[in-house]
Amino acid sequence: MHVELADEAVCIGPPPALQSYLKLDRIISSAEVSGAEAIHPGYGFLAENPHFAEVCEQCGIAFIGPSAASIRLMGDKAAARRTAEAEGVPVLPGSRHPVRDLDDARRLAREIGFPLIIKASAGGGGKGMRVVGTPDDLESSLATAAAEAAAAFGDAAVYLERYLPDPRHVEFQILMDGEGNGVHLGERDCSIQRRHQKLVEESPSPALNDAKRQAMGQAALRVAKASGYRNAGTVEFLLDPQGGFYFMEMNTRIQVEHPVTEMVTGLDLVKAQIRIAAGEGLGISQTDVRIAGHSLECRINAEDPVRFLPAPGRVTALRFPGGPGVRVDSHAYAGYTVPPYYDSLLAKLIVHGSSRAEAIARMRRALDEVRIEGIKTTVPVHQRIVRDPDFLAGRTSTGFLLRLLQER
Ligand code: MV4
Repeated sequence: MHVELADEAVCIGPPPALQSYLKLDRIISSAEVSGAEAIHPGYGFLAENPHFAEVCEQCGIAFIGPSAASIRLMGDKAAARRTAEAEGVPVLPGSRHPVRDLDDARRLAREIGFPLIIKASAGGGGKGMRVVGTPDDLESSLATAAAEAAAAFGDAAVYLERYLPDPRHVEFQILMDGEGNGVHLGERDCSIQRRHQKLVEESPSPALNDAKRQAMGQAALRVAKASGYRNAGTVEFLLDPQGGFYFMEMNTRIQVEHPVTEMVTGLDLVKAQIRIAAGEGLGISQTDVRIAGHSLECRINAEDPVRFLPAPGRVTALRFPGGPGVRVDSHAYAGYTVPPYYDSLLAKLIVHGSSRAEAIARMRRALDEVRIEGIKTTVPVHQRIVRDPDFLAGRTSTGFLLRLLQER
């Protein structure tokens, strides 16, 4: 589909990513032969690779995203935490530097208290994390977390944080021009996830009021400004049931769920990214940003909906819904074969309504109109979520989906 839609296409190699997308010289060559002035890295393979951003810079090609230095800084989760803390942005009690040894860990743990969580400095997205309930488990958990971090990231450094059980995940979209000017575009509530894979995202979050939104949005901008950020980014927070918020990490890319922000702000985020990369500035200030109505996104994955395992194969029949307030972002069509080489995301079904209730009603109707045959998808899970009483009441948290799946 992407080749059919493109004005011009260049083959970068065979399907496996290691032989194509991850071969930086092939990406650069394709820009050179086509005369491209800029590269948009998408939200996958190349989006948070500081080396790729550097190579683009050195080749005189604009990388549509932040500087290599910003990607590197925020990629170090312990350094990102220190940046937030230095700006007066709330963080959970934790260690300011990577754990030196077991004695260091024991001392830190006494200050932080239990339960605590061990996180990989080079981590993110849940890899290399261990929750520790009691002092007795600290030694073995430290060893496994460090080993996991070394294997996954080539860096064994870990740090400690007080563990917040069953939090909400609320993230703020920001845009920065690289000269210190920035806006936040409100938040996305991404609490409905399974094993760090998001299923449903929404904006605004049912958990925030205007005052909290303003406080968190300003906190997000302080973190971005302190790191000299440019282009689109997302600052992630954990929210506790009392309404306390804590900086978690910053994503230095456009994210899969950016359409819900586009729906409630009326902005085209990728257009904004390209404008910023071209040095044209933001074109808007915070007072121009208006959050209108409510938006939901269901990620439709080519997966077995019971075990959540990728289910590649041929789509034999396909129908997507339309109508007022319904948007589908997808590369799929009848006859399309889902390859086994990439992420299993098949379509994003996005709705907008004047209220949360209207958005949910539209999502129910739209999900019921989706027809995808030949492969398994996550549509049945979404059909359950949008009818769940806790979801309808806005009572979601990171433990929500597990609770839902354990029913019946
Ligand atoms: C936490 C946490 C509770 N307390 N940190 C998961 C991904 C990684 N970026 C950080 N994560 C968490 N960090 C403290 N101090 C709970 C999680 C977490 C989580 C966060 C967001 C969305 C889903 C999650 C699922 C499990 C754990």
